[in-house]
Amino acid sequence: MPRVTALMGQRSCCSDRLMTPRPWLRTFALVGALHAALTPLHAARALAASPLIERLDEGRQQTIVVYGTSLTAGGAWVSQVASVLDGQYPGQITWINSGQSGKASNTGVALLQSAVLAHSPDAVLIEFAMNDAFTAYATTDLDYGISPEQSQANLNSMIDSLQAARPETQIVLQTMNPAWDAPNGRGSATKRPQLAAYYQGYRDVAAQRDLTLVDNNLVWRQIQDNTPSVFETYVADGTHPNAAGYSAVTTPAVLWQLGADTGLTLAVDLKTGRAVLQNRSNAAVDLISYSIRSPSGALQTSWRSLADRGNAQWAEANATPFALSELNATGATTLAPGVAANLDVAWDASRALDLELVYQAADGVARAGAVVYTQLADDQNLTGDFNGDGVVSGADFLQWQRSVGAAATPFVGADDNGDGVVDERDLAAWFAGYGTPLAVPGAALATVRVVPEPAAARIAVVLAVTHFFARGIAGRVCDVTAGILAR
Ligand SMILES: [Ca+2]
Ligand SMILES: [Ca+2]
Ligand SMILES: [Ca+2]
Repeated sequence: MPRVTALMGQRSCCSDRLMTPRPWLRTFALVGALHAALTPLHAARALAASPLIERLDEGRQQTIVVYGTSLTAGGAWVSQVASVLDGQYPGQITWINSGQSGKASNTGVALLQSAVLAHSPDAVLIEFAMNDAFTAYATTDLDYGISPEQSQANLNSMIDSLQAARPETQIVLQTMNPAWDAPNGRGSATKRPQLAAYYQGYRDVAAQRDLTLVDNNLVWRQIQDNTPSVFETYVADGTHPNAAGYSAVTTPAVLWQLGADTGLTLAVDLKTGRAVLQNRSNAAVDLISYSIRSPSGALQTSWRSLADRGNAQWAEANATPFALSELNATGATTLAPGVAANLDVAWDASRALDLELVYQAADGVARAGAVVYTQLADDQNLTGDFNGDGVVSGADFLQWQRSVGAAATPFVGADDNGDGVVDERDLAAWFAGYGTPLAVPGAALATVRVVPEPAAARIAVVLAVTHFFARGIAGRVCDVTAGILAR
């Protein structure tokens, strides 16, 4: 939460200004001024589809060229991704596999016209880093001696040519798996001593040119670190993942980054183990249960369930490291398209990447959901970030205040717990997300919870929060208010 940290750093500069007589009144005025100054905000939680998916949704024909090494030419991820997208858009996609086994990006540049541009692609997926890093080409080979710098230059050259010829083409860059010296792998890792640097080049180019990046390498490396035997089974020859490996890593990652329909999807952060349950389809999901499973027992039973946050319809089953389950006992909770429920830390990021998602929609049929390991942005789906701007601040309290007592789309705006109404239970999420001062307003929250009537509750909460601000914690909203406050 870098931005929150930055705001905390400013706390001492302006908290003095709030330590004036009658801080309640002053804070009331402050809240009112903010209320008037802010335009209505909406949670920006739905992820946009990529241009490719948008065009497919419009019913247009699309040609997809996959370009790279043997990891593309013989990679099962290509047929796996094609199977999903062809199922959703039958007859709309022409697939061209222009993978070049044993070749690197000098060849990629040389063959770009015939292997890629000649097909008039609408989307191109590129990976050459694995062989750019290969140091054992014959000196006479076109691909001999490609440095990390040359690898980036070649990648940029291919992108330049693609963008010049077809500005609408979506370009997707991929990092792939690490190599290792498998028993019969002919020293794949030893012959690629700088492979990580070549993958970093792909990340850098994607960032510089604002291109979609599928960073498979992060996932592969974590599998290699956490469960070496699993990695070595997936990549048995030291270089080429098998179909099971691609199914676990690359296929979900490509679909996720494209913004394809993967139905109800559990996105898990590789670093923190935070999990987000998101409806990645174009239809609402009426959820009546979900179960996250880990055959190896890598789950965190302290995950933040819907029941934990005061959604009275939901009840946890007995949580274990092997299964986290919840059931809506009295109805369904609707997840609109794109809407996500933040489950906080549900997985031990040092353990196996073996999570499975099973859920029931309103028809009661158990379905498998998708699981993707990724880097969730630190500011994405934060607890208490009701307006979706990536910071938990006083503005979120105001968002809550504006909508308290009102019906809400579950998990959108200030409805943290997805029960379809904004009330004091959701405010608790704001306090939780706001950080350290939970001990201070504890009594205030308790006061709020015993007030049954909505209007009274609203007033009591405002008073409680105002008091909370006045205790000197309001420093973190000072930057918001600085332009409004008269001295
Ligand atoms: Ca719990
Ligand atoms: Ca916010
Ligand atoms: Ca709620």
